[in-house]
Amino acid sequence: MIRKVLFITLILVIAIVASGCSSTPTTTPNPTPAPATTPMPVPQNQQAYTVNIQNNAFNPSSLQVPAGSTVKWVNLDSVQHEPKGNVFDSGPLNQNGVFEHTFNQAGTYNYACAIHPSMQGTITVV
Ligand SMILES: [Cu+2]
Repeated sequence: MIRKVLFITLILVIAIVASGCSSTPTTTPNPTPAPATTPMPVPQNQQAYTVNIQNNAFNPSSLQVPAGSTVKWVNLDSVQHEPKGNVFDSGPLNQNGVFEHTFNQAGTYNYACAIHPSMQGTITVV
């Protein structure tokens, strides 16, 4: 009778020890995600310059830009406009029409609307 109790106790001890030892440590793979790289925006000296054509006027009418800059005209009026200077001519721009010109030479560039000569503007390239 005593041997049976001892035997059961022994079995229990072995079972407890075995369960304690066999508990495998949880190893999480833990894959670190690649850090989000912020995309480089427009280069610092490559600013975008826009002249809106609105209400029969250039806005801004005077604009100063560094040499090498591209100026974009956007016609927001429902009628046609045509920014035209000595070194550029957009041709007639319909509503939402866009014209771009890159100014590489420093200087003062006066221009006007070829359709409405009273509309005038100036690009100053430095
Ligand atoms: Cu015009």
